[in-house]
Amino acid sequence: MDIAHTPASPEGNPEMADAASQPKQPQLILRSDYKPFPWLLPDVSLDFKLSLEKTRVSSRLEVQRNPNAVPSPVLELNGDGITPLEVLIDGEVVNSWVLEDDKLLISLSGEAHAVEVVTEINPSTNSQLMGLYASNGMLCTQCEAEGFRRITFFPDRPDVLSTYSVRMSGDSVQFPVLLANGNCVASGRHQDGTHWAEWHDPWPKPSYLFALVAGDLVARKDQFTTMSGKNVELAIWVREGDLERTEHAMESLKRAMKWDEEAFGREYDLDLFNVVAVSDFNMGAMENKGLNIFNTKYVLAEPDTATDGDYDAIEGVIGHEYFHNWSGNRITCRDWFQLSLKEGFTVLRDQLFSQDMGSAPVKRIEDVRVLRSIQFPEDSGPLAHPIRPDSFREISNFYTSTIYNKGAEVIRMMRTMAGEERFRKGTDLYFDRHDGEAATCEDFVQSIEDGAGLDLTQFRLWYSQAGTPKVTVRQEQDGTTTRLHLTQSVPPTPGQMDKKPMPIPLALALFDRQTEEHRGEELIVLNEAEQSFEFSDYDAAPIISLNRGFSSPISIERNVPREDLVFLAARDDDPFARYEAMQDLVVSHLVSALRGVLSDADRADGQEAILKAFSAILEDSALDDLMRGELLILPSPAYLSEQLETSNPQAIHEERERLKAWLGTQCAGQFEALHQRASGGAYSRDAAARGLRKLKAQALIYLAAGCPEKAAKMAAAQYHSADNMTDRQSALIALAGLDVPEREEVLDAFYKRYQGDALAIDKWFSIQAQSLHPKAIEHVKALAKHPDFTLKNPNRVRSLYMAFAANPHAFHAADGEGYRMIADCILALDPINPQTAARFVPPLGRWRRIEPGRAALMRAELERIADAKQLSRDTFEQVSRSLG
Ligand code: 0A1
Ligand code: ZN
Repeated sequence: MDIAHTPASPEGNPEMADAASQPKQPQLILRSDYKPFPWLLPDVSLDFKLSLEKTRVSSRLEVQRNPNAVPSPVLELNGDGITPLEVLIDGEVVNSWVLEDDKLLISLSGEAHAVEVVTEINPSTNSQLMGLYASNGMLCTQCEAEGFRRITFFPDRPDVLSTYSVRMSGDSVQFPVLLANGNCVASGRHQDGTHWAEWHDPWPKPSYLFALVAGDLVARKDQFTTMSGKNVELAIWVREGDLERTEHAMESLKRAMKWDEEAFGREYDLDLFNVVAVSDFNMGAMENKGLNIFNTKYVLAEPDTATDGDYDAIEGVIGHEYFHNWSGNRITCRDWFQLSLKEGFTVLRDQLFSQDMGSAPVKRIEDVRVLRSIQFPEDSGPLAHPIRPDSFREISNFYTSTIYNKGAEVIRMMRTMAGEERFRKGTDLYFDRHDGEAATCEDFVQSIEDGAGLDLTQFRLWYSQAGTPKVTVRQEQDGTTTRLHLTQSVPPTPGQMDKKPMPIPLALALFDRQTEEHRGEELIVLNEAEQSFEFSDYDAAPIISLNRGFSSPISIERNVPREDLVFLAARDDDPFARYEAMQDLVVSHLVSALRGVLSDADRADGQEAILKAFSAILEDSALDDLMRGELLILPSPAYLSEQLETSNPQAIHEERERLKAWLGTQCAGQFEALHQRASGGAYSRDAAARGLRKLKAQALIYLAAGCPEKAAKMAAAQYHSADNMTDRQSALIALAGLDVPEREEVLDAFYKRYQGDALAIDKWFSIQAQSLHPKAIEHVKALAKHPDFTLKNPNRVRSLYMAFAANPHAFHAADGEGYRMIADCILALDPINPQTAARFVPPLGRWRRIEPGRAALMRAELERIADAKQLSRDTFEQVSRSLG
């Protein structure tokens, strides 16, 4: 190919520099189009002259023809908003390049060349927070998925693996700490007050794992000795005042390193492991090789500022990023369609880690709750996609609960079918077979199949079919034989109208009515559209506990008599099944009420059954308090709305609140006693103390609904006497929803106490935005004008608007005001941070499942967004799929 030189000014083409001016119909990228890159880039050297406003990047790429690809005379490098200042081939400045649609095309004649490109970027104006950007005076990077191309021209795809040598220099006062991947191999000072450092990462990696940090940071340092006796230096880097808040993250990191050796045989492979906390970050954290970059939210904790939930989340995310070192970094993804290869597997690994570190049943219940309230709605809406998608326009939109959480469930099912030991053989084989490669989901399944000795032929459908399978159950008693007649169907999803039956592993136990015991848990696999299973020697129809431990990510339709659910809620020995029975009891009651098929007598019966189960839970002395607290949580509004073809979210909210208030009144004495029992002990992070804090929170939730005045007094007292954030937050949540004088007083006290502490103030915003208060919309409007509010910080935007979009009674206000506010937020945020803006589209995209009046209003807002000029690729894709 003959390429003419197109002159490009160093300032760049404004069309390109601005993501807001992406074309209206961005290209659809297909999984089936995958082709290996024609060139190999074994070694990459990068030189950064750092400054907040103008950073000069010189790259040197050693390129060779890829013998396993279709040859090309052109080296095609991705760029985004950058222009080449200079291009050199084998040391000579050349003109044989062209800039075409953000791509730098360089003609190469030989088999191997050294290609050098110089670019200049402005980190301080990078509000997208992708590539190299400034945060609080420091410089940091975010390259996954396609941020590296905003730093320099590169084949920015996960299957091009290179070793990186990085040199950086900058002002030694502004940037006393200079970090990159791997090990620091040299450093020094220049006479002009600047200093420099050189880093080398010996492990070949894709560009999305590149990282660099320069700033005024301090570290908590520690060490870890690996299973083969190697010493690893650990450091968690934060701003000076935050050092005391890093202990929990460091302890979690050491536990994660040990756990991965024991549970998966994985040892760390560098001499150094750095974690850096930044306050401006689009996601939770990032697994860059040897240099993880974290949202401060998932690093910083002390009892005064972090809740028990925050502590758990930090442990989970620290584990998650660390585990990526093997599931993601040593073995990475061939292309972004394989994202679940690293994410689904790593989520499963972090879930199992957290299960082992704390209460396994409680963790399992929490994970299922997330799946049901976020992933199930995704799977039944316009954005549904398989865990291995077939196409996308903007990969950032595919960091979804489906890829992460359903991806983890799919691998968990393989583990359930294989059993722990055989599953481990499968993962050992996977790590062995594909170490150092960019692999596919198919490679993973094949390894599990070979290593664990499973036939996963039909199981592979879980990777290609979207939608939550629905299983119906009919139980029949024929003499002493019990038959379970099961059917399965996978609902149609966009682009996939007809589905095939998939293997659904169901753990079950049959309780004998007489003895109230079962004969052991069994695993059956439903793999046909209709199938019957027989169980013999039951004199009377047993009570069946099904999908124990949530062995499959499905929804189940069956008619279980209320008394049987009450029995299971009180007696099932599988804690998850016990929780499930409680949920089923409440769901069936609320759904009947919402369908309008509940007579007064039925309502009274339903409430009494729930009350009976509730009292059993409140009084069961064998239950630990963490689990007791868990069992008291009512099904989420999102999960409830999943049970209805279309729904009125405000009606769901009201019906749920009505039940809460009824339970609050009926059990007022018990809740008060519980709150009393749980109060007064000294703060500790052990399970017993956390259980008590959880109970206090639940007691306040129910009392606030049933006896608001009493609850307000209790909550205010709890707030003022609290010595930790968990108790302060639960008190504030209860008060924020009430129209009582204590509300303002405690909100003000919280603000004054934490002013200037970004993470705590995020809580202050989100508690108000998610409150049950009838004027929540007005509060959110006022908060958007608060001096502490900014669209530039993703944590702050989410704390106000994500919380608001998850507040059913306010977001779904009948006049459409809530929808308008979210649409306005998307339009204002899109030019600043398109990735974060696009994440606000799904709440509006649910319109097909909402009653017609509100649905029309939601659709109108989506259309208003779609009509906006210069929409980003991110938001465009989400809006057009949602309107679809
Ligand atoms: N791989 C990270 C998630 C992540 C993805 C994209 C990002 O860019 C803004 C940041 C982080 C993880 O799974 O933790
Ligand atoms: Zn991840």
